[in-house]
Amino acid sequence: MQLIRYPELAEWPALQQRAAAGEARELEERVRLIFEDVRQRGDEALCEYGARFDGAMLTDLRVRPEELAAAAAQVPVALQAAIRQAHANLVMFHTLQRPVEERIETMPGVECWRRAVPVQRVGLYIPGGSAPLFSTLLMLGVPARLAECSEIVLSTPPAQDGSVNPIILFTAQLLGITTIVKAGGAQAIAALSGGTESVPGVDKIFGPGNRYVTAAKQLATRYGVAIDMPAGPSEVLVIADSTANPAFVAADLLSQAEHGPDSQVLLLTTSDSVLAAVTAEVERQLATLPRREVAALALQESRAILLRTPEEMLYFSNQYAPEHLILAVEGAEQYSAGVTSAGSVFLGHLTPEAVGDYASGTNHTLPTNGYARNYSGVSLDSFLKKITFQRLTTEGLRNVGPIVETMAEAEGLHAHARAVTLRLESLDTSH
Ligand code: HSO
Ligand code: ZN
Repeated sequence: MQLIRYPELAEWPALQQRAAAGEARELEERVRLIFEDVRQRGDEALCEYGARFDGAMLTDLRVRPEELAAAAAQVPVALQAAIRQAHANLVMFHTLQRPVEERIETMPGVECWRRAVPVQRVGLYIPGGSAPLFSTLLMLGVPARLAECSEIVLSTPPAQDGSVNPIILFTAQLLGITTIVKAGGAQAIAALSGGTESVPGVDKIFGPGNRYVTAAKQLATRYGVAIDMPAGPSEVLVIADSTANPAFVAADLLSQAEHGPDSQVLLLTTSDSVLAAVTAEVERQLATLPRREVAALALQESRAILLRTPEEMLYFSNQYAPEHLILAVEGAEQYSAGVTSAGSVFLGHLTPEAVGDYASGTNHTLPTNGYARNYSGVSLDSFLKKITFQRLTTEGLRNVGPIVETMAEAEGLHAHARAVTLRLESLDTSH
């Protein structure tokens, strides 16, 4: 980690900088070619890319019901129980997010209401790779089911033998997701965006992925498909005062660092001794991690920063807008009132980010790369659209009609005015 003591205000923007993504052009062009190929040639192209990128020779791009049924037997019972409990907690927290349909009469006889309707067809993308994140499937599947989306398509890359990770399949089964496609990368996103012979096209695509997946999701938006949010490498910012436990803080920093070499990890503290103890702890714990090489790369770009006051730390954090914010401070609840930009906040010394990543009930699909300034994490809302409705009675038309006539005339839109006038006149002649 880089140690920075009492930086000048002018140095802050550089310290809040995320690593640049680098050579985007070439990558975008490669993704575009794959994307368009899949949209044109469908399954045939998907199978070819599956062979090329995943090394899997697929005869069937969909998981068969027997494969799905056989998955649970390959998942240890303790893990099954853990996943069930995490699922239950997520269901509880996300059920609370159900919007209530409210009606109001804005004027007598003018009734307006708004109804939440599910996004009909959604695609959930779960990457494979070094750590297949079945937890992310839970995070996306739970709100998708609660929203009652009519079609939920899961896409995940196959292993070389053409199989899909059994824990992912078990989780899908628990969620009641049966449409499962064996495809990864940009080609999977292309298939979801337009549909192929065996992949249903969807209206919105969710889920994390590498730069190819991210670029493909961006392309999908050009075809009228929505995406959950702009993605970037995962991040954590820890604010620690002198009461913080250095071992806990180090473990939290490392849990983000082990996600990937491009993970962003920041520590802010007002205590020089905490700063020293945490950085020593990080080195010590790092040595024992199976993913220490990944974490070590992430730590190279990570910073531990000594600031003067709690207010300064909060100000820095709000400017950075971290995906995850851990408040390892005394009086965390009161302190948290000052948080204006963060994806998800973890309060006190006993609340590691890891609980939110897996099982507390909150969603772990969160805005990265500073988007916490203007985006929320995934929630039930992400799977709902709101449609507004209105209805006028005679009285309502008499009340609001003349107002609309006046405004429409002033905008020079006479057909608008007439749409009201004709109706008002019809009232006069019929009564
Ligand atoms: N911290 C990750 C989520 C995750 N952690 C999945 C473990 N598994 C991004 O928010
Ligand atoms: Zn994590």
